[in-house]
Amino acid sequence: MLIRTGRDGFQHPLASEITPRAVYEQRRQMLKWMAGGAAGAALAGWAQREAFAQQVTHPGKLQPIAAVRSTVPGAVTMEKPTEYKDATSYNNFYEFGTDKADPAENAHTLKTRPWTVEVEGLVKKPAKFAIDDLVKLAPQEERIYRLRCVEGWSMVIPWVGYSLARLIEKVEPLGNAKFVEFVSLADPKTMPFVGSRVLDWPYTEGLRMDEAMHPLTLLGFGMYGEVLPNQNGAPVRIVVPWKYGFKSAKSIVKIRVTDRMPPTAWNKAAANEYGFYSNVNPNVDHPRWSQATERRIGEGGGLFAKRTKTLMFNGYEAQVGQLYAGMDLKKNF
Ligand SMILES: Nc1nc2c(c(=O)[nH]1)N[C@H]1C(S)=C(S)[C@@H](COP(=O)(O)O)O[C@H]1N2
Ligand SMILES: [Mo]
Repeated sequence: MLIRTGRDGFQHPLASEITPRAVYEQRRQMLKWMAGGAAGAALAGWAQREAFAQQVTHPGKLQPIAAVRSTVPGAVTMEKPTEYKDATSYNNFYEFGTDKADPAENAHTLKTRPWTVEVEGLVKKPAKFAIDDLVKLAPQEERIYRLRCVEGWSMVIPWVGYSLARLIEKVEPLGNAKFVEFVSLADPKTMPFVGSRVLDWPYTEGLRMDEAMHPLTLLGFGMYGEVLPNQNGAPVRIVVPWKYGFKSAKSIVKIRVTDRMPPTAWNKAAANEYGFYSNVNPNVDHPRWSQATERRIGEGGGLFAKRTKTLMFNGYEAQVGQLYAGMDLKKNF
């Protein structure tokens, strides 16, 4: 079991690694701390966070990946995480098929070792990282993010990864760097649908430089305390929690720093439906789907689907709203 000391001086056992003994130790620590007179608002926040994090169970299916709880503002939502079985059986990963059940069924063919990620373009130090070196580039953190698909469903996933900024800083972007492009693997031998014409392969996505450097933008290697299942984008993916799910490219092999807004797979397929920004916005509807409400996966579907209000920037407005100050979000959808 891994125990590290958090910023607040507490021993933070990871959600995924909590044993009855760890829970006991943690309570004892908390009582000691309260006796010391340090309780109050901070305690309420801490206890609430821990209580929610403890709902995350280690599925025990894949290799565990050690992580510390993230201290990035907004990185741990208080909402109950989606069940692992739901988060791994209802997926969009068109390289493996267009049905929600296809990725779970077909992605076992994906070979995640050896794997390299090339970082190139407008950088001083372009580099090619072997996946096992990339994993170790910065401390792995657990972050519980909401992920909202433009189709109207959402999940809450405890990711494991670190801020993409840590990698970008390493390669030293040049002064004229303005955007970052992500390229997913497109291997017809292991991905049965890259021969299809639904999208122009490889799947590509992109962010403005300030979005890519925002601490909430995650380079993800795991979820639920384990390495990523193939259908969720193993061995490494992007997770941008305030944007629609399709911005979070899976199984990436290349990161390119550029001076131009990069073309993106969904924008090329239907520019009137998928803009470059694609910030979650309940006030701007997609031509075919209202964005006002959403259905949480695993909480019943069909006629009895409970729908909740979609939040501006998916609930991350306090953290990212400033990035879009003065921008017309209807035009820049
Ligand atoms: N390479 C690639 N990345 C992708 C997709 C895809 O089809 N191919 N689908 C996107 C969409 S539409 C969503 S909603 C999320 C889903 O991520 P999840 O399956 O981990 O929930 O992945 C995104 N990343
Ligand atoms: Mo999506």
